[in-house]
Amino acid sequence: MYTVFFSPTANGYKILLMLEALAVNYDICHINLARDEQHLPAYLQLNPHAKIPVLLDHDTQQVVVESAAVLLYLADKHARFRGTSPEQRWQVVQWLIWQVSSLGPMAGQNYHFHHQASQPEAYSANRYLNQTRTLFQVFEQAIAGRAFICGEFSIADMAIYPWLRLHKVLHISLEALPHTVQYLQHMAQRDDVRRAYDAGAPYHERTHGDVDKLMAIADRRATG
Ligand SMILES: N[C@@H](CCC(=O)N[C@@H](CS)C(=O)NCC(=O)O)C(=O)O
Repeated sequence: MYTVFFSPTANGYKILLMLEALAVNYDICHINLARDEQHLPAYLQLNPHAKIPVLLDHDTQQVVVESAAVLLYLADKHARFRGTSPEQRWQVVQWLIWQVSSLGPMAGQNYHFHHQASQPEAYSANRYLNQTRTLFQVFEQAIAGRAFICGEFSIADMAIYPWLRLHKVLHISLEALPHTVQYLQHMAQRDDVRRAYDAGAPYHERTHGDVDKLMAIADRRATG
């Protein structure tokens, strides 16, 4: 049994994609970022960096922070979605690192400077838009002729897909990226992907997170 500390963002959905693909028991503890609940002391004990997602494995009491680490933890524990051949495994690690070190940060800053910055800053907005565009082009070349980024469905797809599907808010046109369009359609049709986005949907409307649940988990951990 797992608890995922979740908010309905690209990084949050990565973990729902994995939990649904594994078809394991889990529940969600919603951390409402709009209410700054990631800075509650009980949450900082889980992740001092005040970011979602975090995974708690109730079988082992292991807490895992950082979305790629959570994906690797689950892939390792269940021996699934991490590539089958040694070559494929390294491809999975490579694309996972590409997502968390390049696509996520560049797309995140792109979003920030287009939608959240308190003052418009054309230089930053353009720089991160161009960086994001380049990364979409890199993906387009790599996905041509493949159903999944490493040949078979893996945690690399689970890390990349939630960011690609935000192309509209990232101001990325898919007109010259036909393989990416096909990939997005193909991924969206998977049952596990649908279940993950259905599981996260109610949290887009919520005005409060699951603070009582967070406190109860923190108390249980403090008292052993
Ligand atoms: N490198 C981290 C990034 C996590 C991250 O940036 N999470 C965002 C939501 S997508 C967050 O919690 N933001 C809250 C804040 O910055 O206060 C990961 O991959 O898990």
